[in-house]
Amino acid sequence: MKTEITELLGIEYPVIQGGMAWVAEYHLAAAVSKAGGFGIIGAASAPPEIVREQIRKVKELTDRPFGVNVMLMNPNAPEVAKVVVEEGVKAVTTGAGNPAAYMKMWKDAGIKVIPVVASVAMARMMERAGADAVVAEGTESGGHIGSSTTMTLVPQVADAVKIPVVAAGGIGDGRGVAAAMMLGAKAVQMGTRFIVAKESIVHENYKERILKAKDIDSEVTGRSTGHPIRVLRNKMTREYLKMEEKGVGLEELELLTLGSLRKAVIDGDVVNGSLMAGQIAGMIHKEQTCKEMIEEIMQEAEELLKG
Ligand code: TUI
Repeated sequence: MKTEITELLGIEYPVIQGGMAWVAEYHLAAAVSKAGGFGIIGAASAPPEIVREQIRKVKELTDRPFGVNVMLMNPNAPEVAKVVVEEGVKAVTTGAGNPAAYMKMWKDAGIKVIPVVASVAMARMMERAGADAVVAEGTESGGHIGSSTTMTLVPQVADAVKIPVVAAGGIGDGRGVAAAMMLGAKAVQMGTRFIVAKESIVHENYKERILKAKDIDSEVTGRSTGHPIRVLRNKMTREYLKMEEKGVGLEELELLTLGSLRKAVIDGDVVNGSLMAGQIAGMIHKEQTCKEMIEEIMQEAEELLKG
C-alpha cells in the first residue's frame, strides 16, 4: 500500500512501530523494518551512548530504514538529539514534549521529523516548525497520553495540517488500520501489539498480561500530577491511585513508580511493575513474528478498504 508516509520513509507498508521505553530496542526495531514497516529505537531515558550502540546494532541486522524516538522529558534529550544526527538516522519521532529546539539541527541534517502530538494546536505548531508529518496519538494508547480519543483527534488533525498524519492509539489489527485511513491518516503507529511480538525482548510475564488482558483492564495513573500514564491494572496502580486520591505529592508518587517500567519489562515483575499498554490489549491474543503481524494486518486492511 503506497501512501505519502511509505514514500516519505521508503517503506513497504504504512506501519510505524511505537518508540516504547525499554521495549523498543534493536531486536524489535530491526524485525519491524525487515518486515517492511518502520522500526523505531525508543531512546526513552537511555544515556546517549546506549542509543548510539542500539542504532549501530539495527544497522548490523538490516539495511532497511528505521528511526529513533526521542523522549523529550529525558534530561539526556539534547545529547540524544545529536547522536541521531551523528549516526545518520533517517527519521526521528518525538514524544512527551515540544521538539522545536532540535528541529533546525535535524532538518539541516536531512532527517525526517515526525513529532507525536495529542492536540490540533500542537500539530499546527509542529507543521509551522517544519515537521514532515505528525503522529496524532489518542488517549487509547499505552504510556504517556493526552486526553482526546483517536477517533476525534485524527480527523481534526488531518483537517488542520497539510503534512501527512499518522494515527496512533487503539490500533491493533486490519480493521483499525482501515478505520484510521478513513479518518484521514496516511499510516498507523502501533505499540501494544508489537510488545508481544516474538522478536520483542519483553519478559514473558508482561507479554502474558497483555495476551490475557480484557477490554477494561487498563488504568490511568498520574492524572493528578499532569503526567497521565496508561498501564494495566496491578498492585502498583491500586496503590498509586489510592495515594493520588489522598492528594500525595509528585515526589512520593514518583518513588512508587521509579524504575517500575524496567521492573516489568526486564524482571517480569507484573505485581509492582509498570505494565504500560494501550486499551487495545484486550484484543491481542497471539504472539507472532513482526512479519506475520504486519502481513496479516495489512491484508485485512486492504480487503476492507477495497470493499
Ligand atoms: O511519549 C509518549 N508516550 C510515552 S513516553 C513514555 S516514557 C515516560 N515514562 C514515565 C513517565 C513519563 C514518560 C511513556 N509513554 N507518547 C507521545 C505523546 N506525546 N503523547 C502525548 C505527547 C505530548 C504531550 C505534550 C506531546 C507534546 C506535548 O506538548 C507539551 C508542550 O511542551 O507543549
